[in-house]
Amino acid sequence: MTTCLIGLGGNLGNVPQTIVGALQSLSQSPGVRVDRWSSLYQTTPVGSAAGSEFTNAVAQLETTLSARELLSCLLAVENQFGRERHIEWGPRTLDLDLLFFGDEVINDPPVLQVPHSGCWYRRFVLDPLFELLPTFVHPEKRQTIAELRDRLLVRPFRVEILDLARSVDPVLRSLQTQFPESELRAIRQPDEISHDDQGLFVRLDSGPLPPWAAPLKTRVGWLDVSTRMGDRQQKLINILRSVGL
Ligand code: PH2
Ligand code: MG
Ligand code: MG
Repeated sequence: MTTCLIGLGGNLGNVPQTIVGALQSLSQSPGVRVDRWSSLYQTTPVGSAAGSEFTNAVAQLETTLSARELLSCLLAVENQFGRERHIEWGPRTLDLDLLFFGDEVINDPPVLQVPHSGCWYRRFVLDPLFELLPTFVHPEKRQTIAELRDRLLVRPFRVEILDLARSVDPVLRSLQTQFPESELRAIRQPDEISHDDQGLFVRLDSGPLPPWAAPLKTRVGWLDVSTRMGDRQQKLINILRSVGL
């Protein structure tokens, strides 16, 4: 048996009813037992095409299935509740994400990545997780849910952006006024890196990482969105909204 955590969310139709139905449906799936679930949270949509406010929750499952089998089970339940995939990160009736599969680390993108890549800095995941299992340890970040969430509550919230192309300044100026509780900084050389591990270090642009920046990868707050869709401004907005700013 493996203990798993899944995220549930949606912003189309009667989402609370959908979430309850999805949990029922999961508990009737062979090899899956639904043990506990969080309350429902109303959350700000993250993503330019995400649509209206979301309802989010998390649930704890016990399963005899493999991670891949559980994933197909989650997809089947999404389909059962009318999930349609037209736009990436678009509005949806039901999204079921595999957040943790025991303490396993599985890197098989784009099919399966566990722990879920965004679960450690998204308040719409961490807030319900904190309610359910505050002491659960993230196997890669090696911090508890409570610690991961706490680090996002600091204000001003520092975000350091690797800007090797030296072109992010205009974006940061406009976002700084839009997100007054953040402290946005561009990092271009080693002596600009802060020595503590507060806030987030964001890598926006792909290309070779200079040797002096490589140690940043081991920080809890290292976030590489260089391969993710969207323009740089939108990627940063998504991150700041995820954090709850
Ligand atoms: N899921 C997304 C995109 N944006 N925003 C909120 N608040 N909650 C979500 O679950 C969510 C989102 C893509 O899966
Ligand atoms: Mg999702
Ligand atoms: Mg999903």
